[in-house]
Order: sequence, then structure tokens, then C-alpha cells
Amino acid sequence: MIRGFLFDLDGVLVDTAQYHFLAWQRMAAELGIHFGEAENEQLKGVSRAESLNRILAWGGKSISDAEKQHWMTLKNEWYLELVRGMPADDYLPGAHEFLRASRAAGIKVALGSASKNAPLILERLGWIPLFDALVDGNVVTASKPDPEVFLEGARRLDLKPEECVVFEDSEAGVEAARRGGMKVVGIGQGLDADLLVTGLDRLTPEQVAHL
Ligand code: B16
Ligand code: MG
Repeated sequence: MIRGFLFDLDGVLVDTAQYHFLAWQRMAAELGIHFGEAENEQLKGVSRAESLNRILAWGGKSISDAEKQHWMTLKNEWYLELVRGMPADDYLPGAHEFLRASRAAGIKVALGSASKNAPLILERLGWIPLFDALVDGNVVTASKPDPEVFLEGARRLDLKPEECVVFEDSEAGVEAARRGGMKVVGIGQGLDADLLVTGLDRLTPEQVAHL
């Protein structure tokens, strides 16, 4: 029996990937590394530190830990500048309605995001009260595809993994859910999910609870 939904943030509820892209691209340009849409695609669901390591590897660059810290701080400042300009109703189609309908159907709701900025984004949207638990990049130590983020979400909802469904847009996130023993709704294309849709506007919580 499904009793809980665990939502990834970027790519499922909001489209902050566009801001991550611009901020990483600005950093890559300063380092003389090419960074395009294809590279950005591979960073979905990947933590900030791991994203930087991948960009440096693509560019064949090796820098000290202190320099890495410097670039991560700068990238995040640029990212936050963009997020601050994001309208408070700038969420993906159907996301707000789906969250509210899930709660109305008696399903517990948690966030399972790699982002350290997740609380700030949810605050901007006024969505904090819609969640029973928030698990994000400030809470977990292991990045997706490690299942930690979703196992911790289930634990905080006081549910077993098999009682939860994960909503994910990234391959790393889908794999994390599988490793955690949860069913997965994939948002987007080409994901190895139990159900694949283009967005939350194509679904009702009842359809998912019957998976
Ligand atoms: P931050 P999600 C992920 O969010 C993004 O998809 C990924 O591109 C980003 O690097 C990661 O969060 C860390 O974000 O720099 O804000 O801590 O999809 O797991 O909600
Ligand atoms: Mg995502």
C-alpha cells in the first residue's frame, strides 16, 4: 500500500536546471572550459561538488581543494542571483496542484533533493507547509544514485521504502529510488521508471497510489 510520495525538486517541481546551467556556464567560461546543454544534462541530480569535479575533468583541468571551494562559492552566488529573480509562481506545470491533491488524498509528502538551496526555493514558492519532511543536500552525505536521500525521507515520514513512490527526472535519482526499494515515477523521457510522464500535470495521486 502506497502511503508516501518523495519528490525531487529540480526538474520535477521547479525548473532550476536553467539557472544551474547559466551559473556553471559562466564559471566554465572563466576557466576556459566548454560547457553546453549536453554537459548540463549530465549534471541533473548531481551534487554541487561532484558537478564541479565532472566539469573540471571534461576540461582536463586539475585545481586545488581551496580553488574548488572558491569556484563552488562563486557559482552558487551566481545561481542565487538568478533564483532571486525567479517569479514566486514559476513552478513546473501541475506541481502545486499535485502536491495539494496528494495531501488531500491522505498521502504523506517529503522532499528528496540533492540541492543545498532547496529550503530557500520552497520558501520563495510558499510551499514549506505542503511538506511533512524536507531532506536535501544539507542533510545527506551521499549523492544520488546512493539511496540515502530517499531512505531518509521514508524514515522521516515513518514509512517503509515499499510504501513510498519517488518522483524523479534524473537517471541518478531513478537509480537511487530503485536501490532504496521504492517505485519510481519518471518525469521526462528515456528513464527506466515504473511510470513515465512528461509532467505532474498528466497525473493524479490516485493513479500513482495504485502502482
Ligand atoms: P545546489 P535536485 C540538484 O537538484 C540539481 O539537479 C543539480 O543540478 C544540482 O547540482 C544539485 O541539486 C545541487 O544543487 O548547488 O543548489 O546544492 O534535482 O536533486 O532537486
Ligand atoms: Mg532533479
